Amino acid sequence: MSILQILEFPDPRLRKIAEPVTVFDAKLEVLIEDMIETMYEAQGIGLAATQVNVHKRLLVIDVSENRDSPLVFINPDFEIIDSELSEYDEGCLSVPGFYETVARPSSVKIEAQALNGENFELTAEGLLATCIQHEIDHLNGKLFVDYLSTLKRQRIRSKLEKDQKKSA
Ligand code: QAP
Ligand code: CO
Repeated sequence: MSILQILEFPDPRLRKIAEPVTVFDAKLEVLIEDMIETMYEAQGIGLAATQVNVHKRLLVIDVSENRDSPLVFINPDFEIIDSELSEYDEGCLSVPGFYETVARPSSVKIEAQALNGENFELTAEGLLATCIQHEIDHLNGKLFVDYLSTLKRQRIRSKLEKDQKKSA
């Protein structure tokens, strides 16, 4: 297994629209294992393929206390079940060090495929509902900072650009 490199805002590759997964093979399995390992190593609760520069529609999430219940969503789609909004302090492995409050529909029904290609459905609320919407946004080239004011986004952008120059 390997730890993958995570792209950081404002990298333009984070803006690409991911393509559907059509081939369910051993290579996909390795990618998913690497994404799960990368998420745990980075202390994240969710990671979309876009963030590791793979522009395919898949993501991994683990919101469990013990960090031992990874969920895999391939070609995910969602429908709003409860449009009442829930607010969470969101962060992102691609926006290290920044957390801001974002409001999203509090409950969603997700339709996705598993690693074996089978369809499944899941109704989510709470942190899981927020996290899935955040990760699906990545597959559409969208980041949580897009929900903030321009001023906040620009501040985050310039701080991260500075950090990236230092470490480059
Ligand atoms: C999305 O984000 C999320 O800045 C997943 O220094 C987060 O796993 C959805 C992380 C919160 C809803 C609520 C961020 C780790 C992890 C950082 C993450 C950091 C280290 C973010
Ligand atoms: Co993110």
